Amino acid sequence: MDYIASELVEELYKLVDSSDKIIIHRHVRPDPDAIGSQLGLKKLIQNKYPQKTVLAAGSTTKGLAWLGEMDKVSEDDYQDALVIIVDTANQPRIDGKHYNKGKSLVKIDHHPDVDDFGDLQLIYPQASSVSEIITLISVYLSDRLPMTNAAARLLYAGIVADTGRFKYDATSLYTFRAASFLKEFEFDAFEINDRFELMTLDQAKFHAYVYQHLTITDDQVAYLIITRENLSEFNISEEQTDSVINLASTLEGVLSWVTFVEGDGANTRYRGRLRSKGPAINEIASRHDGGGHPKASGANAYSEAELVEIIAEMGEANRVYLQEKQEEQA
Ligand SMILES: [Mn+2]
Repeated sequence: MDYIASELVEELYKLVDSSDKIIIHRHVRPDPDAIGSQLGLKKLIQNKYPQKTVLAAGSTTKGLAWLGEMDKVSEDDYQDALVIIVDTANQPRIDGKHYNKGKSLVKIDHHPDVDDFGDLQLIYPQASSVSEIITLISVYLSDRLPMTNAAARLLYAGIVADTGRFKYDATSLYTFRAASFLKEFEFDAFEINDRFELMTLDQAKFHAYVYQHLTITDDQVAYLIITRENLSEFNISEEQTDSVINLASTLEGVLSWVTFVEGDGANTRYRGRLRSKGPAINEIASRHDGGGHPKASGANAYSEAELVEIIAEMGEANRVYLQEKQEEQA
């Protein structure tokens, strides 16, 4: 048996079964797991209940439109609607405004539980992705919410992306079980992987720039600051910088890494993406207007001084981590 708590899934099933209208939200700046779990769940419900109205809320992201498009959702749609939020730990990160105007609110997530919202909460921090959770829910509910080819494609994409192709720490036996279950359905897994790898020549040149300009501190933190000027020079969007955040992960002598992207507003702001293969970094992120997973978080620096602070705090976390590891071995 997997980690899906059956009472919670039964409650979710009852809510879905008894609602004529269901609106699904996910986080802003969506990644493939956000879109995959949102649209995957939508397809599953639509397949089982063709008469129900199922809407995906939020703005369409150009780079991920190949996975699927969002629906037009207005405030009136929320009347008597069941609202489900996927892959979003805290309410400010929800894409779409009226999510709390439905008859009930459900949260399905794999981030650490930092913001207590929703009448029903299915939170599994041990899951690699919400796409994995939705897959296991379908497995558990069986004929009550059966898998389809279209949903399998979306959920597979979410799992592949959130695990870095089954590579990250959160990849568990349940991840492989979910993926193997999805592979029984008809969709082009090669196409999905290929899409994730594909980049423009400008992006490839930008990768080269990243390697040439990142700094590794004595405390094993790799960092890089990407300016607005860099973005226009390499003709890349802020969204496309996602492809460089893990470049430092394979470098020797790097335990944690952070990429800052300069904001385009009038005030100084750098959006930082923090990653680690050593100490947890989500507490550092939450001290700097962010949060996330222990090994992958987002934060904001509102001055160059704060940016330096974040790098220093990551260095300190690395020192403590290495010290503790040494004592364990002694
Ligand atoms: Mn996710």
